[in-house]
Amino acid sequence: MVRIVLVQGDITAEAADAIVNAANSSLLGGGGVDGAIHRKGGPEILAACQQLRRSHYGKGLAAGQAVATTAGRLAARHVIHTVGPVWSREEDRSETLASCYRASLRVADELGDRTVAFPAISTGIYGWPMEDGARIAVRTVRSTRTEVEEVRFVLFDERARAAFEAAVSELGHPWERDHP
Ligand code: AR6
Repeated sequence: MVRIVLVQGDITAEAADAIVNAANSSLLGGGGVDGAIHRKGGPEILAACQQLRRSHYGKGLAAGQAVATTAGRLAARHVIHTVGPVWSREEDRSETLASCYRASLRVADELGDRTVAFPAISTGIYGWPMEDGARIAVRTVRSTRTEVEEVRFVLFDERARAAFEAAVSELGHPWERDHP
């Protein structure tokens, strides 16, 4: 069973085998987590993303998919870029959000990464309600078959941390809190 650790803080300060980026389809950077990862990780990550755009991902990365690059100067072996869905009132895109977590774990398995740090995908600029985003994240991680041993949810603020704590408690999954 995967170990779930909840951390409040900045994901670019994490040490893990893989750090997941809440990217956009262009893979060429943006705000939020994406901006922070490229700033702190340095130009090597963008160069790797540009290379992906020139090769397998000419049209970019679709929502719900994931792909890895170097982690540059971050304390990780890889950055796994995934594209969350934009929140919609009219359309239920939960399956696409779940797919981000599943696809990222699959990529981590392919690379042999055993500890993976996730942000709360889609809950920032893409507008997903935090409580629901937390529930989907936790439910998906615990129901995905993976060799990953530890998933660290790195939550930016108190509200996000509380939402994830509620989600893990609700699902009865054992979890730990990592104090910064
Ligand atoms: N560490 C951890 N969590 C963070 C950090 C950080 N450094 N910065 C923000 N968060 P977002 P999205 C939280 O907007 O909603 C970008 O422009 C934030 O509070 O980073 O998937 C991309 O290029 C929120 O809870 O990602 C896309 O265009 C969560 O991380 C778009 O934003 C996700 O917020 C993706 O939007």
